[in-house]
Amino acid sequence: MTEVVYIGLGANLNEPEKTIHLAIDALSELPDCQFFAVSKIYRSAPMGPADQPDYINCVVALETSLTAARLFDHTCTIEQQHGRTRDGEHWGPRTLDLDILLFGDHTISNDVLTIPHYGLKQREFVIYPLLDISPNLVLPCGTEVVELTKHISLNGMTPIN
Ligand code: PH2
Ligand code: MG
Ligand code: MG
Repeated sequence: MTEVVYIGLGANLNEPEKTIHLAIDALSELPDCQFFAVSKIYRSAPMGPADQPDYINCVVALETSLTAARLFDHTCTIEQQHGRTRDGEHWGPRTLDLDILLFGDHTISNDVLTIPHYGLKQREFVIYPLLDISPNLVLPCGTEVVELTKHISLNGMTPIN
């Protein structure tokens, strides 16, 4: 039994572009995961406090036989390997953020995980990269991701590659 998983990557401290490339490499080497796509890589304006650098964002897709909880452990480890701390302000700057956006068609809600990711439908830096990979993607609730672009503008976000 495998699931298709989408992971959002974001970074805006130190050398964010380099970090994003290293994180893509790390995700591509995870055990029990078949990496199959990466979106364009974007520069986006910060959502949240404005006095922080622009973000580098992208989305990765993989197929996995891991549980969501095990995959989450791996993503936390990769974040920590890139100096992630969890003492910063809400929506404040970070060296690396890996968010499990979608885990197959599953809806998961517990102390550590909320999937689909709670901000997915509002964030240009999630929606547009998802569509790079899967233009026909449909959320577990039945919403077509392409429909969301009617309400969410690019907000100045531009591909850097
Ligand atoms: N992540 C945040 C807060 N704000 N802004 C952009 N542009 N991209 C992000 O990935 C991002 C953010 C918290 O996870
Ligand atoms: Mg995040
Ligand atoms: Mg996160």
